[in-house]
Amino acid sequence: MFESLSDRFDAVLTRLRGKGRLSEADVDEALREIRLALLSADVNLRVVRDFVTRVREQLVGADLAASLTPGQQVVKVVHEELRRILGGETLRVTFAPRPPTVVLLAGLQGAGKTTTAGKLAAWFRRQGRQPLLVGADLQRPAAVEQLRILGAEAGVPVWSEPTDPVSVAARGLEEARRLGKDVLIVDTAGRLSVDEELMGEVRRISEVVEPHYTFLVIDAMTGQDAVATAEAFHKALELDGVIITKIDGDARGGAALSVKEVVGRPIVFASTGEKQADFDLFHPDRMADRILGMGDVLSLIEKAEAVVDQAEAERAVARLQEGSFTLEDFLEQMQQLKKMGPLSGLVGMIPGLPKEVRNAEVDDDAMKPIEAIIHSMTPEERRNPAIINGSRRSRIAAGSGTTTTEVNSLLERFKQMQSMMKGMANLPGMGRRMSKSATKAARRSNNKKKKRGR
Ligand SMILES: Nc1nc2c(ncn2[C@@H]2O[C@H](COP(=O)(O)OP(=O)(O)OP(=O)(O)O)[C@@H](O)[C@H]2O)c(=O)[nH]1
Ligand SMILES: [Mg+2]
Repeated sequence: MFESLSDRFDAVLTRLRGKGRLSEADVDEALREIRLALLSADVNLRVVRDFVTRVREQLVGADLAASLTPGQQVVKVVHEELRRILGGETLRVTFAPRPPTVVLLAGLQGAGKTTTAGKLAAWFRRQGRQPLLVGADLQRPAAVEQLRILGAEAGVPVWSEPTDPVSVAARGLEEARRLGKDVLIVDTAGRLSVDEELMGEVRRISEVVEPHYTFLVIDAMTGQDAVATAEAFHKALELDGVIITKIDGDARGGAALSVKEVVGRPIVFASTGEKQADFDLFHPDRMADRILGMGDVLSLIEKAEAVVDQAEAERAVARLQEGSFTLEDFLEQMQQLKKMGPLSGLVGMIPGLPKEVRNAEVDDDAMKPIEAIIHSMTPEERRNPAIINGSRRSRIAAGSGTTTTEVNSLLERFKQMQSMMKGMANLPGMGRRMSKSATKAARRSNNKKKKRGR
């Protein structure tokens, strides 16, 4: 189901996944491809337009989640939007205080109403309910017989009589009350297209049974026609929701992805095959997972859980305390800065630091020249800043577009930081406590890495 859409999304997102940062052109290109993917999945034009607009707004305005790469960010936003257009939350079916809870099924010919009536009956049975099926389709001679077979399979009685659909429905309701049934499921006749006669009949049935739930059964494989049908029925009947059938045969997904947005009513149940077990409540989140491919979404959750890589930060603290913290580490920390929050967070984890130091503000803009300076150093210089003499200083300043004074000041501050760390590690009692927690942190972080690598 939804294979072609899934494949196209996969192609778009695979291309983005590896990227460290997304240019505006990358975003435009991705949105263009997402738009095409949705259009070729036969999603309603307006729904596609809204979808793309909303994704763009979130990617552009965004304060992007710290723990995600830009590619993952796109996956996250697209996932959320898919979930939203699929209806957001799964609908909870509640039961009438005065039984029976009446469910009326309507729809076009061949949409799957009768099969669905049987599946629904079996579903309610699984919820511990006692349903009664009513065959109010007297159009097709075999319709009631078909329902009886399905009812028997579900272990649910079927009531009907050869009078007319409206009185069958009314009498069926009385029967349910008499038998103490708590759910009544009414199967109705379908026609080839929406017409006055069909609408008139369902409306009259609806008036006599006063359903708690009026569900329209639509065939996913008919795409946008199913959505148009749903609009027409909703005008005449006030639908509570839609039951979508045959999504096992629907590679595109257009009806499922459009109906909620266009009609304003959610998909409540979905049918994924001919057997009674192939039927369940519709879960927008799981469907979105499926469309995007589980792998992506799982890794997304994993990432989101690791919002700030605590272990990474703790490891850096450990190295600070050992005195083995180099300018390279400093640079790495800085690159992780946006991910980790301010450097003050890192400093804040060190036990025993004075408040003034702990609360030191770290300003993003102030970081840029520092980053440039470290980038202009050789690896050797980053590991051992002591070798940076006058001529190296000028070269670094020129390479980073800064001045030798700025280079000096960075080196000076780095030296102070190192000696402060060393000094703290040597305070009585402090060193041991700190290095112990540092070792623990390092171990935790290594374990985590191993787990992830698996
Ligand atoms: N593959 C698949 N087939 C389904 C599904 N739901 C229903 N069908 C098949 O679709 C056909 C029509 O189903 P019915 O339940 O008879 O449809 P209906 O809406 O009651 O049709 P009328 O009573 O003639 O209006 C049957 O062959 C069903 O087996 C589904 O989810 N997947
Ligand atoms: Mg039928």
